Amino acid sequence: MHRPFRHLALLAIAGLALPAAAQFAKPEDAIKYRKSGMFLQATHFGRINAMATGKVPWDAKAVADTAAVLEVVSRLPYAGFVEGTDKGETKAKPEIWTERDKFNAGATKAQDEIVKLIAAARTGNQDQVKTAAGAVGQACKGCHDNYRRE
Ligand code: ASC
Repeated sequence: MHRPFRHLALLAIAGLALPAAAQFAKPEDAIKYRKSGMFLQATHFGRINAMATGKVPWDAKAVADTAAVLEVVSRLPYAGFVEGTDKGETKAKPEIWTERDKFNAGATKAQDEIVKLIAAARTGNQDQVKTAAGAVGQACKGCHDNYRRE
C-alpha cells in the first residue's frame, strides 16, 4: 500500500479500537468514567436481580430489555482503570495495578457470568435468571472484596 494510505488504514483500525480503550484527557475523567459505568451496570443488574429474587414482580419483558442494556453497559467500566488513577475520588485499591492479571481475571469472570445472565434473560425463565444472577453477584463481590475500599 502507498505509504500515506497505509498510515490512514492504521488510523482507521486504531479508531475502531477506541471504545474498548476509551481516551481520557485527565486522570479524574478515567475515574469518573469507570464509576459511571459501574453505576449503570449496578443499576441494570439490580433491576434484574430484584425481579429474579421476587422483591419486585417478575416481568419477563422488562428483564430481557434490561439485560440488553446490561450487555452494553457492562463493557464500560474496565477501560477506566488506567495507570496512575489509584489516587483521587476513588475506592479502587492500588493492588488493581500491582496485581493486574488477577484483577483482569476477576473482570473477565464477571463479564462471563453476565453473558450467561443475558442468555438466561432471553429465555424468560425466572429460575434460570435467578441462578445466573446469583453467579453474577458472587463475581461482583469477589472483585469488590479484593479491590474496592470500604
Ligand atoms: C449489586 C451491586 C454490587 C453487587 C454486589 C454483589 O447489585 O451493586 O456491587 O451486586 O453487591 O455482592
